[in-house]
Amino acid sequence: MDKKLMKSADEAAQRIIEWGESQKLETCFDRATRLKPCPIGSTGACCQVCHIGPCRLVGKNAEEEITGVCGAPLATVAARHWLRMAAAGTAAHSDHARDMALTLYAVGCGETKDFEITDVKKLYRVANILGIPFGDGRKVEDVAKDVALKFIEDFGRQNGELNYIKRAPKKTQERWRKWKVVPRGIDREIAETMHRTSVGVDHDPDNLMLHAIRVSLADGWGGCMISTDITDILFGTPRPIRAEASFGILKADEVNIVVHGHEPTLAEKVVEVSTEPEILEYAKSKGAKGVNLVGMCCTANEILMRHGIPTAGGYTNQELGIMTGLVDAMMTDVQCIMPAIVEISKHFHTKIITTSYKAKMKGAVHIEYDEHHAKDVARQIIKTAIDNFPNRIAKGSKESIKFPAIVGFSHEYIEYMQGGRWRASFRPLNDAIMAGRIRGVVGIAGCDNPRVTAQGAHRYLVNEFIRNDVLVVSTGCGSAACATAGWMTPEMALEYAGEGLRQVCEAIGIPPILHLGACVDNSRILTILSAMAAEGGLSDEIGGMPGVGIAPEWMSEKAIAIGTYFAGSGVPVIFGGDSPAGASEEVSKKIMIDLWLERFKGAFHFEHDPEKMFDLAITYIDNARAALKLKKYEPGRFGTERVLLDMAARRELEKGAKPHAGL
Ligand code: MSK
Repeated sequence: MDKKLMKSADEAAQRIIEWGESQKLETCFDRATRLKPCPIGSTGACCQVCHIGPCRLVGKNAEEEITGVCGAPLATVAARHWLRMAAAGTAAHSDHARDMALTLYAVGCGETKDFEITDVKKLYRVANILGIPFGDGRKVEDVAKDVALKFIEDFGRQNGELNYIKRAPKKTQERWRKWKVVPRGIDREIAETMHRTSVGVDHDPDNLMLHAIRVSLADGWGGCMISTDITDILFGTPRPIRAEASFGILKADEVNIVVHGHEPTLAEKVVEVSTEPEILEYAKSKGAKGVNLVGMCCTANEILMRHGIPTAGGYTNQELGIMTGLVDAMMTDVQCIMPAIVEISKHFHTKIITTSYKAKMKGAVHIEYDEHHAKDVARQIIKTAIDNFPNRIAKGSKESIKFPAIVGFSHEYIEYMQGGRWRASFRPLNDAIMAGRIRGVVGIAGCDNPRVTAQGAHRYLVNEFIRNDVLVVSTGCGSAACATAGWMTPEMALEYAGEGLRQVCEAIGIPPILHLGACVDNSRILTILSAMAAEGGLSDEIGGMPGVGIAPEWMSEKAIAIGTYFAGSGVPVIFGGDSPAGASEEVSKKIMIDLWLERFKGAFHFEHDPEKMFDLAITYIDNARAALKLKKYEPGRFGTERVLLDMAARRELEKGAKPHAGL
C-alpha cells in the first residue's frame, strides 16, 4: 500500500485496520477522517471561560485588534488555553503520583499486606535526597512512611518550594527563582491556574505563560518524579529485560488479559497472582492452557520494564487489540483510555473492566481497585477474564507478528552500565558527546495519533537520529512505536546507527534507542540531564546541552505539561502539528520561543513536517555543541558507516520512510 495512505506505520496494526474496514467496524482512524479538528479551537482562538461567549477570535485584523466581547485579546485567550491544558496534564500525572504516595504510606503504616518495599536501596537514596534518616537500625517501613509523608507535603504546600527542585542543577534553579516559577505545592499551582484563567483575572499573556511553566515544573519535578521514584521503591528500579512487542503476543490457546492505562499498582498485582496455581487450574478448567498478560499504553510500559510483560503497543492500538478477537478482558485504570473500546468490544466477546472510581465507562464491568486488598481485586479480574474465555468467537483479525525488545533503562542503570558498581557515572556519555562520537541526545516521547500515519513520525525520526549519531531515549507511546517496529534491540545499533554511536553502543552494550519507561518516566530524562550537568564538560545547567525533546504525534494535555516542563527546564522542544496557542504569534513565537530561550534556554516549537522537525533538532544540537566549544560533529569521523543490510533489511528500513505530515 502507498505509505501515504497507510493509517498506521505499524504493519500489524494496518492489517487489522484494513480487516476492520472490510467488516465495517469503526475505529479512531475512521473517526479522525470523518471529524476534522475545529480550526478555531485547535489553535487556541476559542474562548470558553465565560458564558458571554464562547467567543471565536478570528479575523484579518492585526492580532492585538482581535478580541472577545470582554476585550480579551487573542494572545490572552491563547495563553489561557495553553495554561489550562498544562494544568490538566499536571493534574493527571500528579494525581497518579498522589495515589502512589498514599500506597507507599499505607505500606509504611502496615495498612496493606499486598504491597512491600522491593527496592530498599532506592528508598534510602530518595530518603537521602529528602533529608530523612535511614539505616542505623531504623525500620524500613518507618523510612517509607516518612518518605511518603514528605511527598504528600508537596501536594498541599502553600509556600516554599517542591522538595525535588534541589535535584536540578544550581544554575537551572537560579533561573527559575529569578523568574518566580519555582512551584510551591502541586495542588496550589493547579488551583491557581483555574483562578488565573477564569474570567476577568490574569490578562497578561507573558504572566500566564510563566505560570504555565510553574505548573508544569510541578509536574516534572513533582508529580512525574515522585511517581517514578515511588514506583521504583515499591516494584523495583528497572534494569534491562528482554520482552516482546506487537499483536502476535496474544495467544490463541490462553486467556488473554490486556492491562491498559497508566497506574502500575493493580497491574503489578495482576502480574503477581496470574501465576498462582489456583488461577492456572481455574483457567485449565475452562479449556485454556494458561493466562497470558499483555500491556497497552503506559501501564504496559510499567510492567514491561519490570517484568518483561509484552506490549501490544500505544494509544492507537487499543481498539485494534480487541479486533484480534483474542482479548478476553481489557482491564483499564486511568488516562488515555478511549471510550470507544466499549463499543468495539460489543462486536467481540471482550469484557472491558474498569477499576478506578475516577474512570468509569458506561457498558463496562466495574471491579473497583482498593490498595488494601489489591490481590483479591486482581484475582477477581483474572477470574472474570477466564470465565469469558469459552465465549470466544472465531471472528477477528489474528496477527502472529511480534518482535523482541530490550527495555527498562532506568537512569540508575544507565549510570551503572557506564562504570559498574564502583565507578558508576555519566562520564563516558559526556566524553562520547564531547568527542563527537555521539552528536547529541534526543528524547522521543508522547502519543501516537490517528490524524497522521500513526507511529510513522516516531519511526522516521528515530531512524534519522540514530543514523546521524544521535542517541535516542524514549518513553510512553514513543517507546511502543519503536518496540512494535522491532527496533529496541542492540542489533539496531549494529545495522542502522552511525559509526560513532554504534561504537559507543557496542562498548557499553546498549541499544541506540533506550526505553526509559512510561510518560511519568520523562522525569528520568530530567535526572539524566542533571547528572550530565553535574559530571562536567558539557553545560553546567540543563539549558545549553546538545539535547532536544520531541513529541511528533502528541495529543494529550499531559504532553503539553511535559513539553512545557522540559522547555522551562532548558530543553528545546518540538511537537508535531498545530500549536494549541498557534493563533497568537505573540504567544507561540515571541513568548514560547524568543522569551523562553532567553530566560530558560528552552523553547517550544510546533512543526508538521517530520523532515523539518529533524532539521530543527539537529540545528539546536549543533548550535549547542558550537556554544560549548565541543569538537565539530563530522559524520564518519570514527570510520565509515558499515553496510550490513541485505535487501530485506533495507526494505524494513524503508518502511520507516517519511510519513505524511498532516497532524
Ligand atoms: S500513554 S499520554 S497516549 S504517550 Fe502514556 Fe501514550 Fe500519550 Fe497516553
